[in-house]
Amino acid sequence: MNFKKYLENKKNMIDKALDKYLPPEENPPSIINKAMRYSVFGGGKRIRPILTLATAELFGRDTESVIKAACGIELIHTFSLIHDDLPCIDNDDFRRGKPSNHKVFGEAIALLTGDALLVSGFDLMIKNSEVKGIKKQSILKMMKETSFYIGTENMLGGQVEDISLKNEDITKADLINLYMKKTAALICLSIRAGAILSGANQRQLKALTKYGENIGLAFQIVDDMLDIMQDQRDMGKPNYANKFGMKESKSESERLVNEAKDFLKIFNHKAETLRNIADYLLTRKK
Ligand code: GRG
Repeated sequence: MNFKKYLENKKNMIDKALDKYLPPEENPPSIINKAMRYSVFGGGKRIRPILTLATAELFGRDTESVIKAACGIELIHTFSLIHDDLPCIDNDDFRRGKPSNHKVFGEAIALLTGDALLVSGFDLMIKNSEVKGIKKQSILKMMKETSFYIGTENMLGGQVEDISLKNEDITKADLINLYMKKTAALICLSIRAGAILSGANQRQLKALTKYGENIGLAFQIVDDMLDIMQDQRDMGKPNYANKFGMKESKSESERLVNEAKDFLKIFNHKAETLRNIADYLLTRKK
């Protein structure tokens, strides 16, 4: 199967599963169920759950056996986007070319929708324990890591820095640190969740984490470049491409992706999909 087809297949599988796991719109509280579905089915690439599935495949696991964890992470990602767009944070009227959640449902409902997605994400990840062959101990480890990677030391902390620091004052080291937390952390979690549920050993987890950190950083630098190319840059906000230029951003993201692929050497040909995902992140257009 070619890689484009692979991405398409996995995206369809995730979309179908999310549709099954999310409550129908007519269930009470209908407005929240509607608002959750509006953002979850708003055109996301599903890169994080695809990483979870691809990592499980690397260990020879059936992707169905980790789909709940993968979808749970996508719900957490969607929560973070809704809150990120709120007037009190980034104040973005659009997300993926469509009105953002609060523009359609109002701020209070958007806030609660984010909360609902965060709780539902945790719930779905825990429910992966119902799958035959999944060890309860691995669910416990994955959930502990989920709190860590999205908490104050990582995603939440990165977001705090994102709204507090000014692009003109920030150093390269501080910007990389911010991106590691704001963006790379959830990407690392997506990969580690697939690995943990598949019984990866410490050496394998370490290599996959380094891979995740590198592609996570590259992902955010490419995102910054896309923001500039599509004229969507938020003035004054930390942005690597704005600070260091497009040429340096391109070479740095390529360097990070090459290094990411080096970390996969211990998996030989079995990591081909993860290598393809790393390359895809450099060429994506949205
Ligand atoms: C974790 C409790 C807690 C709070 C979250 C709001 C917030 C704090 C964090 C936001 C972090 C954030 C928005 C990071 C940006 C990461 C990023 C580049 C998102 C875009 O990802 P894509 O391109 O999105 O994968 P799609 O549209 O494909 O789903």
